[in-house]
Amino acid sequence: MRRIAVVPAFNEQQNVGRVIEEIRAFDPGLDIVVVDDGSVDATAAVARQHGATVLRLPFNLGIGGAVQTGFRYAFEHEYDLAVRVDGDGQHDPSQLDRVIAPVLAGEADIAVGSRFVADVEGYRSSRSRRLGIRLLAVVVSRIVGRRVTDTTSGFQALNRKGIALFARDYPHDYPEVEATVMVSRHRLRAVEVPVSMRERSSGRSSITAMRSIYYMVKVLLAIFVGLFRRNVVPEEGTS
Ligand SMILES: Nc1nc2c(ncn2[C@@H]2O[C@H](COP(=O)(O)OP(=O)(O)O)[C@@H](O)[C@H]2O)c(=O)[nH]1
Ligand SMILES: [Mg+2]
Repeated sequence: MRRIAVVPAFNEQQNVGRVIEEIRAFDPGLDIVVVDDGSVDATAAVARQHGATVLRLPFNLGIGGAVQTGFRYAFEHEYDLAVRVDGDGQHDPSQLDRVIAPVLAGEADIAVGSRFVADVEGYRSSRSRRLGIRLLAVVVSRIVGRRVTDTTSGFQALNRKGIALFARDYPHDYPEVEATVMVSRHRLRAVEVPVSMRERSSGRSSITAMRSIYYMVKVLLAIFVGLFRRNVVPEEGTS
């Protein structure tokens, strides 16, 4: 089975090397592609030194664009299983087995690591953001008809079907929330599994308190508008 880790990274020269080593320690057979999202630091060079394949975007596309690029690579290179691990070190690769398990067992097309599904220790995000995550969780759970607790988690594993979907279409800005709705509308089977996350060891998230409010309104709007989309499933051969 061909398997790959997709690592989006924007100015993560301090973190990306360790992330790569940790992924390798988890599973040496996992190929690693780092998507350098137009970084202005040495992210690409560091990733290459650590033996990862590096895709360098010519300019900054944002998380959604970086992630979609990685899945596109995984699709085109015919991988059967892909995991996403963020380049900032917040996702702990030693917990990848939990995220991969439901997909390997054929129980889900996509499994997402959640900080809130069980009472796990570890980093649970800032207060304002937690509030946003909760509110979005209520809305998203209603729409998709199953309980979703961690609407902004990017720690996930996908089978070929999931890879194909994310390669074709992936939302922007605060993409994980909309992606959850998208997955459901395409009738892919999704589950959450409990994980703990770590705090960023350096650099900072793009999402500050003010921005999380802004994003929340924007994402809610995007979700509601998305509900009226007729052509949910992109046709074969269109892009
Ligand atoms: N902030 C930010 N992160 C990006 C971008 N492109 C790719 N990334 C990577 O996407 C991952 C998630 O970003 P982050 O800001 O940590 O989001 P958060 O963990 O949800 O707060 C990190 O590994 C980033 O390096 C971008 O344009 N902005
Ligand atoms: Mg992060």
